Amino acid sequence: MYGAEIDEIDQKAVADHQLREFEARIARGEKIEPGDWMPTEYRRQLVRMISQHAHSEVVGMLPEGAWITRAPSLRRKMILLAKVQDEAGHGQYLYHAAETLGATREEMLEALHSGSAKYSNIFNYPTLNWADVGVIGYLVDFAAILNQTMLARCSYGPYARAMVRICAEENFHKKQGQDLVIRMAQGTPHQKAMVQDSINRWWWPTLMMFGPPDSDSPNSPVLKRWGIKTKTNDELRQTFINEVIPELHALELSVPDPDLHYDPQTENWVTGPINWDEFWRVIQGDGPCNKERLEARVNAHAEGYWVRDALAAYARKQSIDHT
Ligand code: BYC
Repeated sequence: MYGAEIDEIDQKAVADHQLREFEARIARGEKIEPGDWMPTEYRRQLVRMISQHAHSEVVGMLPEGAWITRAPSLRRKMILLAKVQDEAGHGQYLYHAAETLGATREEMLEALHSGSAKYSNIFNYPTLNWADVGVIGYLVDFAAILNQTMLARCSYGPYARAMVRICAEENFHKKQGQDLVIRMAQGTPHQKAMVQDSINRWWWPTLMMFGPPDSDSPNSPVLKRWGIKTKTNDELRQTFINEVIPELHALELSVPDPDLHYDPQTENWVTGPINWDEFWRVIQGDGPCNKERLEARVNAHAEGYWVRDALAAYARKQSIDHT
């Protein structure tokens, strides 16, 4: 055997050993930290997922933010302001978590602004009435909590830790949304009709938030293998449906699904078919509000230039003063 061949065999043995060690750590429930060895694909998957998650938080400020000036009372305005501000914070934690993997803020934002990055399908739908604020808080934040509670146990330390804090805040978001929905459902006939109309519009896009069916989810196998996802898209979606349907029925509210039924054998609420064509269209940029959402983010970034510039100048001054 020649030297080059021996080198190649040695390198493969080292790589196999590293991979075995890495997977053994995950199997023991240890967290993988930024400086640790990790497979290139593990890093790539995390950057993809965490950056998309960060973009979703930041774009997610827009549909609800549109109602801050139109909130029906000062109390509701304060609650909504705090919620939208929380989402900005979630975006910050998540961009930081992605940075620990070597992604830069500039390249992540460039991917968002150029339309090449994805963000949650749900934020490409319009908020048409005040009840939408309640329904987003209740249904959308609840869907997010189920997914994020799973991610709080994921194998990558910085992502898992960001999720713990985010989930705590999302629980408040869900409660304020549920409170609003309950009040409107028990309010005047007009208020009840508003909230029902809102559920009719948000129900299917919320079910799509969990991602495509398991049979059509290319990333799930590797994410499960390495402890990033511990539940599949369909499992989480079913948990959501089973929890939410009885709560909505208790409020005499319904979902827009003539095929919905309870299966006593599996103890699941079973929905009719989800329009996956719509989902793929929306996440590829052709939803009702994709263009508007991206324009808003691009403009905000451009208009915020002077703030970034001032902060950078301040940081430079501080470092000079301390030398
Ligand atoms: N929307 O192989 P799959 C919030 C893409 S914000 C758009 O199953 P994966 C809130 C997917 O990226 C919370 N795209 O993917 C904020 C993939 O495309 P690429 C947002 C989606 O990663 C403000 C392709 O479809 N939560 O709560 O295994 C106000 C195939 O899918 C979606 C997160 O971001 C979607 N819904 O599973 C209020 C959680 N689903 O990348 C509330 C973190 C799938 O291969 N993310 N795609 O080109 C995740 O947990 C996972 O990425 C997903 C998808 C479950 C979403």
